[in-house]
Amino acid sequence: MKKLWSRRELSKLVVGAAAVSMASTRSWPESRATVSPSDKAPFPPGFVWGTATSAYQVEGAVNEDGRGVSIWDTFAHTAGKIRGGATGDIADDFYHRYVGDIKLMAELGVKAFRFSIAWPRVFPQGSGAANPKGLDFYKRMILELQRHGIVPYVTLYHWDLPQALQDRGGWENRDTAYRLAEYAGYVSRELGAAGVRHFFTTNEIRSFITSGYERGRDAPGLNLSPKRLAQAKHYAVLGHGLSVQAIRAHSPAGTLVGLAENPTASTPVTESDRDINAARIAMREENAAYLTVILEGRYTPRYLQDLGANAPQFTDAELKIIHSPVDLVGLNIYGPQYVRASDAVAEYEVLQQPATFPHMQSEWLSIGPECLRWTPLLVNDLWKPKAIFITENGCSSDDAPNQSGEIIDLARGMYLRNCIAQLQRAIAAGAPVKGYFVWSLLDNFEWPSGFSERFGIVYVDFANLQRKPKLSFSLYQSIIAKNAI
Ligand code: GCO
Repeated sequence: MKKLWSRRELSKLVVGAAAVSMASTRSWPESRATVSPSDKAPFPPGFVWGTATSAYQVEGAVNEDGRGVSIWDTFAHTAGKIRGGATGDIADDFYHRYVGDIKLMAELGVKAFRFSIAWPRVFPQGSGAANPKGLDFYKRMILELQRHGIVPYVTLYHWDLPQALQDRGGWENRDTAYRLAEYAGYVSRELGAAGVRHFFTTNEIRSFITSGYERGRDAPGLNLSPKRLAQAKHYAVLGHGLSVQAIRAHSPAGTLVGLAENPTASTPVTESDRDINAARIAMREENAAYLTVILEGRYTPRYLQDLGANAPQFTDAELKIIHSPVDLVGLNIYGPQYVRASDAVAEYEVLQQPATFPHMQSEWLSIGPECLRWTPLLVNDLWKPKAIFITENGCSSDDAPNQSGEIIDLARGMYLRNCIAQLQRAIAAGAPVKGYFVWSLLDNFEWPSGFSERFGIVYVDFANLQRKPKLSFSLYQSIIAKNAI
């Protein structure tokens, strides 16, 4: 209930507050201050703070400079697929506004920007003749980043498969893996010459296969049978491995290659050794078709056994390609998957979250910042990667400007602070995490949710495409400036 104060009461309150604040400045010796500059958890020197976006989510300009059609153009233009009938036709118009957006990044103080190349800009038909104008955009953009001392981290495939390749079966066709590698080799040679030294082959194989080919909620909107699905997963990881090899063959010495994957973020439900061990096993098994086969070069016996007759067809030679050594393991981490040891179930049990479990605006984005601690630790335990990057972490909230035009996104501030604090613990405990990219710089096209879920630390008014940093922008800026939380 709203309490109404009388004018007298109010003036007493105001005078009281002034008195308290005067007293505190006078009688609060600095030695007694509870918040001192040394009371912070530092990140290692040179830690890479960055932001991330992807092509279809921000660029717009879908018909410019010879760009071809991607599966996301087709899907977004299919009635009923995207909330509010939204499309990426304009999105944030980053294609034309990147100079201003890079200026914002410079103000933020980030040292790195992770973005993706739109495959259909470079090869409008997926393969065959390249369209040099498509890559020119990225060259201009990279130059602008370099002018500001911001290091480009390039993702080659963030879901926008050329429609021409989908027409030939997409990820169900083994040939798509070879077309990805061809494109990766070409881009890494061209952008290597422009100074790019960091490449991620793919973004979230797990998501684009399960959401696009199993559940049909993402492009290309399919609901494959388990057998066809397992085979498509196999061709996608093969595409990653072939691309690693192609990038190594075409890029300058010193180029670092990896992928950005979103493993189910196994998190022990208690701190007991048994549950921690169960979470470690779960990390390996639940991600058997993706990170595990990539980092170990084999499918786990349990994965193949569970699939039975639906297991993918593969050869030892393919496994070797899939297992091509990587320099970077990118982890996109949002929410936890709680795991425990259980006598009833072999090895581990994944716990269902109750409907009331707290989540951010997106229903899938449950709040468990400790996954930023456990995922890097368990990935390190299992596979000892040379370098881990948190290639995405962030959250949605229903942001809107207040009366004075500010966007006070307290929920995002809460989320980021807690996640970054947990990540700091992972690093202090020895996980080789070299960088962190907040998702996302800008509010953008959130796949089937259209523009209804805002993930940016910069607000975008989709009526006029004006940008405005949110409160979380200042929070992130202060963390970067101190290199500590
Ligand atoms: C993904 C993609 C991003 C999303 C982000 C929020 O994970 O789906 O990498 O493109 O926008 O994760 O859902």
